Amino acid sequence: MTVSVSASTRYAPYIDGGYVDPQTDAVVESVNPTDGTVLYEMADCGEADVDRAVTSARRALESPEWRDMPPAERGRLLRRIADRIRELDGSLALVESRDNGKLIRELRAQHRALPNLYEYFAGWADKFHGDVVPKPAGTMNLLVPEPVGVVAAIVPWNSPLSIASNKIAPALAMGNTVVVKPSEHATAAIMEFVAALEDVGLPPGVLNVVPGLGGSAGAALTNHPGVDMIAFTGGTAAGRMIAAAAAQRTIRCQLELGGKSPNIVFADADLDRAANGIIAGIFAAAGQTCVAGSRCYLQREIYDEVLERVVARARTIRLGDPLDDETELGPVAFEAHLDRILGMIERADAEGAEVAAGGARATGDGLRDGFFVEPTVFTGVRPEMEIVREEVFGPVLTVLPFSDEDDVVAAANDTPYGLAAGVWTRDLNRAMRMTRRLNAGIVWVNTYRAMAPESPFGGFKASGYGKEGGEAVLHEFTRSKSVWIDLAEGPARDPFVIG
Ligand code: TXE
Repeated sequence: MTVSVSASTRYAPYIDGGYVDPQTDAVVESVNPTDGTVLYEMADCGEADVDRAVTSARRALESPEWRDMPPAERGRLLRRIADRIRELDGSLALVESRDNGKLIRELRAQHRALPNLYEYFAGWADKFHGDVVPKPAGTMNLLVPEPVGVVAAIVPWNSPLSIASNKIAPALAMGNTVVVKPSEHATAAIMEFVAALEDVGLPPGVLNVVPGLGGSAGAALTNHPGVDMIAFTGGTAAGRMIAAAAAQRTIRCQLELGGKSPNIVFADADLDRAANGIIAGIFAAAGQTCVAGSRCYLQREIYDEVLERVVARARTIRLGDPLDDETELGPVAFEAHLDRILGMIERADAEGAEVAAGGARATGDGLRDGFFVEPTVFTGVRPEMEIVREEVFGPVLTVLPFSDEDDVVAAANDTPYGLAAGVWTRDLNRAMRMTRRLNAGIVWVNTYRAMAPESPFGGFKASGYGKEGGEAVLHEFTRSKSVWIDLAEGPARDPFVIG
């Protein structure tokens, strides 16, 4: 099973089990970041299309076909989705790589792991149960989990299908219905994915997609009164607006936002592994991951040695076509993002940071028309500089020295964000002290970017709230109803006394 996307493709909204004619003439182009050419177009859905999608999702939510489907059958449906992803045999990885510039070899691995995610949540569909609160005989108090309702899943461009699936799989496993709003910069893989599910048996309206801009499709979905919950992954700025809109209607909101994660190397660490962990932490996916280890702290005794290794490797990273298996660093996802990154590099220069590697747009052979940034390492930075404080979301690392644990804990926690942190040491006690003291939702020790469907994932502070993955996310996508039953017999109770 393969899919193909061309410049003549124009994605329409996917509603009620199929593509429908959009209620708008507005279109958005998606550009290939490797060469700047237009890949395809999509409808820029507005209020009318979003209303149709939410209405369809609500109808499906309340339909006996979905509402009364045995949980085990929902699990079987998710397993069929997993099978379908396997049948697609990596072709969506190709679509995604052309769309956002992420390396095909990383996306192949990511998409190979996707069926496991659906199978993991398929298993939960008939195993996540309620509870019975202990009460004296004659009274029962049941805690019954229910789906939250219609979930708006608003997703970004850096790993579109994986991030959307982190929301779709648990939401469906728990009996919700979903309207996805993909990023305008990388929509194709999600559109092709839902179209490929046409015959897996999902009732119409259970999974819908409205393509378009954040300000049109995104805002219309966020503000639609028929949406019961928003699950969002993206930047902190958009996340705050979405949380404010959710607060206006007192609906549930789950936010997976940006980060400025510290990657800390102590002198006793395995320095080869640590240097690789620093490189992978910031240059994988061209730094466009929420968990990018963008602030590297090196203990003074090994500062020069590790910096030298990191800089030497940064200078030899192979830039090029993300579809080439030899390429190590592809372009960043779109032109405005390139300009934003270059602006941050310029301001770091102006503030007096020293460039140890890179520091400019890459314009070598085959790169000129694409949105490539040289792997960049800044030293001589101060904690108050923008480049140390703000998320770049690009291949830009700042390196800072530290003396001891107290010193580095204070520096590492001195950020509005709290998504992830890396610690490299052979001292187990120190590692455990650091995991307690670092104010981050995920702490990696002697590794970086380890993730799995069964492991909860999510940040603290400005990095958002709510968890994805593991049993934890099932609580996000269900609401617990407390049911009291009085089984007492005999004389009726005094109506003025609560019992
Ligand atoms: O993301 P946005 P952008 C960070 C990263 C990046 C910055 C901005 O620092 O430089 O965010 O990136 C939709 N109502 N991350 O502008 O705007 C939008 O259409 C409703 C971190 O690309 O957050 C898209 O579908 N929806 C990150 C999604 O939100 C709105 C991943 C994300 O877009 C909206 C990406 C609105 N008002 C960027 N405005 C991570 N956590 O991994 C935008 N959207």
